[in-house]
Amino acid sequence: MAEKEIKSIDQATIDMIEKAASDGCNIVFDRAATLKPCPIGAVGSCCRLCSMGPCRVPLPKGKEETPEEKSKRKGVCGATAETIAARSFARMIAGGAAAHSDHGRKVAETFLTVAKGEAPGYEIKDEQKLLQLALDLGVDIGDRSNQEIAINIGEIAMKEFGRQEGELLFLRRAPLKRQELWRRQEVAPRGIDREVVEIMHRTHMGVDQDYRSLLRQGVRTALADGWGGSMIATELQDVLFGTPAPVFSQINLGVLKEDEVNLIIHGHEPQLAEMLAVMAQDPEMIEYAKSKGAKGINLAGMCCTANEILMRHGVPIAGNFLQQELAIVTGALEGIVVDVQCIMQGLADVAQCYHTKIITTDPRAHIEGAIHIEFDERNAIDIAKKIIRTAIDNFPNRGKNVRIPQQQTDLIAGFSHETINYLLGGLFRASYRPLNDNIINGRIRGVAGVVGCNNARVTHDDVHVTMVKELIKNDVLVLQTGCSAMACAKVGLMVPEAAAKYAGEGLASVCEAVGIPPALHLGACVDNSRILIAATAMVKDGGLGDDISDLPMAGAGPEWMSEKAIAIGQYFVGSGVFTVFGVNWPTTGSKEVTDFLFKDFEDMYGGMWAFEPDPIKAAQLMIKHIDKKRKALGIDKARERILYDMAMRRELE
Ligand code: BF8
Ligand code: SF4
Repeated sequence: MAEKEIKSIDQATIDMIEKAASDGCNIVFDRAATLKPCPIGAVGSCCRLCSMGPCRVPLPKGKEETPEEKSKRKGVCGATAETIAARSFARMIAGGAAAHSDHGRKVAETFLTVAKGEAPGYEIKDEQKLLQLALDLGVDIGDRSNQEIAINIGEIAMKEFGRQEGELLFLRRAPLKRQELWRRQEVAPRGIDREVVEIMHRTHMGVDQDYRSLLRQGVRTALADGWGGSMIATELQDVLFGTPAPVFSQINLGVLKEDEVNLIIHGHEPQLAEMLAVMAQDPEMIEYAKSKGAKGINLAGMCCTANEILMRHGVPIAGNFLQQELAIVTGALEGIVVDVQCIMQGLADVAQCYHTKIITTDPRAHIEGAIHIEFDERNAIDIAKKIIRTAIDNFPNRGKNVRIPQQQTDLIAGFSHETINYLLGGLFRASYRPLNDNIINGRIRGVAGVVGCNNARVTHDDVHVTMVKELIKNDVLVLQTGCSAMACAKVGLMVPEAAAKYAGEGLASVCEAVGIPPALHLGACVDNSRILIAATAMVKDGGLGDDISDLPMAGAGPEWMSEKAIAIGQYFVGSGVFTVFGVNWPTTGSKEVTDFLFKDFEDMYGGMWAFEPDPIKAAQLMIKHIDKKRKALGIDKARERILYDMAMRRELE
């Protein structure tokens, strides 16, 4: 990987990197510069699964390997480079699926507690979605109360994690053809936990030692994430906290306020954040803040918890993954509350340079040097107040060394599947028809899901933004989640006006007619399940084939870093989506494994992986794939912008 010269394209980030340097404070960008990635581990050529190793089996540098050399390139136990790369890839999927799904499980637990009336302060917010979910899960509605229905749904959801046989219930939501393919390939997941455990078993020393078989279990486990754990998280969160609808807000470090108590909520799960969003507006809390000399309480988000409370409350976002330490560097942050995932331990060190208090809240995630105030949904109001009070009490400790960047950008978020359906079709005939029609007539070339993390090994935000600009310029409608959505929001791609400015003529005309941005914010990383649902809705609406793999659609994780990103990419691929990742590719240590994922998967799943760190080239790969699908559908001619009348269109279908 080429050494990157520019750390970020975001001015607020650059300013805070400079401030950290002048404050003598070590941050992620410094650590990335001094700590080089291990070239053997980076390509999946290191195995440390037993104490006869770690065994390193790197490809010889700069020359073709002879078959004899290759036959010697093995671990102590005889494991081949293929087995080693595939095991490590499968374990990444297991880690990612476990993280998303354990989030889903926690939400299901909270959901049940709320349904039983044991979590004061919470209530079921979206009754319509509750009933829809009941229908989907075969829960009897009759004249039962919402509470009874919700208890039933919560119990069914909990059982999906420990299911021992059969198939996950949400698989039924997929196009029929896809379900059949999953059964044929033997990748229809049973229980979520079971699939994750099975990867851990198979990848233990001396078990599954055929890369094809290992990668099949990888697909199965990833599907258990996308159509299981993540989907359960998204669906139950929507019922509990409300299904997102378009909401206006701001993003970047400029949302922090000079004269208020600044409190950031960082991590992934929305339960506590929801309560903090409410309690930060509590008059008693605001009075208390004033008693300490602040004008008020300013709550902002970071990473995916930010996406959750942005989508439902319009709470502004302070930044994405690589900005977490920088929020502290402003010197204006009284507290950063964290739950689970993507929380850098470096926060604790950076906080030493300033007055910020790190508050951990989840029994599964402790950080040395942090204050731990454990969250419990049964007592959420009091805990939220205690956390806010802790931040307020810290306000008088704010020093003089404060510099808040000016940058903050407007954005519109809240594009759930339901919202897209409604915006396109209206309340009474909500549907994806106008989207499909505009794809068929060529105004929209196709759809891309651009998602995932920031990565300190590439220029912060640059890869996301460059790719998305290239896609929308070429009339590809972009669906976004996670830190990728934040990167694009910061440069102004998530307001309707961006369509005229950046999108191709066809896409712009559709965006303007509907009043949407060319890049739509669908939420947090678990909400990638919304992209699966949106893709399925497109298939079901007709005219674009009968499986997700028929759609002119592609996915990308241009700045990925976490195991969760690999799990997401793998369930996109397993659902039939061509998916390209940037940064580096974790199996290049084995050509066979890489070819299997990049080529053979297409025949098996209709979707395959690709690796391309250059965002323009990666976007071109996606467009090429979209055009290939358009051609297969017989709608490639339409791109020449012929105005089709109904007769011609019928003929087309
Ligand atoms: O779950 S995009 S850096 S915050 S892992 Fe983490 Fe990656 Fe951000 Fe959201 Ni998703
Ligand atoms: Fe080495 Fe095999 Fe042990 Fe892995 S499992 S560390 S390859 S001996």
